[in-house]
Amino acid sequence: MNEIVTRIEQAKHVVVISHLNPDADSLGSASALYTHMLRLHKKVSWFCATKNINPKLLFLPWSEKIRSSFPSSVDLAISLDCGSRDRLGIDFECDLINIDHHASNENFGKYNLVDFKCISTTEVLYNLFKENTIRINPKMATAMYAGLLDDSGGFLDEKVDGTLFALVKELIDIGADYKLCNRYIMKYQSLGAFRLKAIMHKNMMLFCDGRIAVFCVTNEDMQTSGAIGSDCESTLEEALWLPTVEVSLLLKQNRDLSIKCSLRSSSKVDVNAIASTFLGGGHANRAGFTLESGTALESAKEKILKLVCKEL
Ligand SMILES: [Mn+2]
Repeated sequence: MNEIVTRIEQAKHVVVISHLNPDADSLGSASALYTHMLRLHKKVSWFCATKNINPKLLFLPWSEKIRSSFPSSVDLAISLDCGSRDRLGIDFECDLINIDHHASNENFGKYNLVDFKCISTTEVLYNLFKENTIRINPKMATAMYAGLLDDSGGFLDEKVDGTLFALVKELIDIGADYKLCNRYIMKYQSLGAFRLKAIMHKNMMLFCDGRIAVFCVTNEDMQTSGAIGSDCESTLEEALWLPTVEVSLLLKQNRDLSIKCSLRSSSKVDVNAIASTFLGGGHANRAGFTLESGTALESAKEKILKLVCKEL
């Protein structure tokens, strides 16, 4: 048996950790593992430092158990889909198992299960379960499907192949509620998200002969629309479907006036490389980083644009 599975079996109180501003993959993998811990009759907690989790993800099994205060008396933590330690949003002493699929992962755990060939962390988890003959039940299958669906961009990512569809078939055969996942992850939107979309569409700028789309979202835009941070992402990604656009860039002002920058690429431009020059990370086709408060949106935009233009 795998040493990670052995370590889990020895633990008395496990905390599963989803990253800051969690997505369907980080929550889905934590959800599946949470179900597994309950089956093992372990004491288990689910921690996420972000308080306002995107409501469209709260259909995932056990999501009502998520807490933003770190539990005391845990003897094992498991982080899911966190590329670096600061994505956890918390410091603690106990042993950490790091389960992830980001190429930029810093192997910050005592145990590290990082496979960047996997399209989602739920796929990494699926392989762990399979290799250790751990049965996947319908609740786990739904949560794992959710991660695959979201991280593959609705199965449109170029890494998607027949093997992935075979895995999807297996999860659906087990009882994954794919209709529920499709409705919430792909279609659901809040009124705030709907209104923000209109603002972003109107303010989009194109550069380098239309090959780069840029969105600047101010604090005021967020407040007038009533949207939350992750609501910016769908429009950021949609811009890649414009005929000429290869890279899409978002600069979003946070409440503390720091700037969250997100990059998406549909071409050979490796946005992870660009993000890492700003101490961020992610994947070759989707990455991000944060600029400290005090940086003006306009100067940040110019600086990043210069780097992206060079890569085209
Ligand atoms: Mn992921």
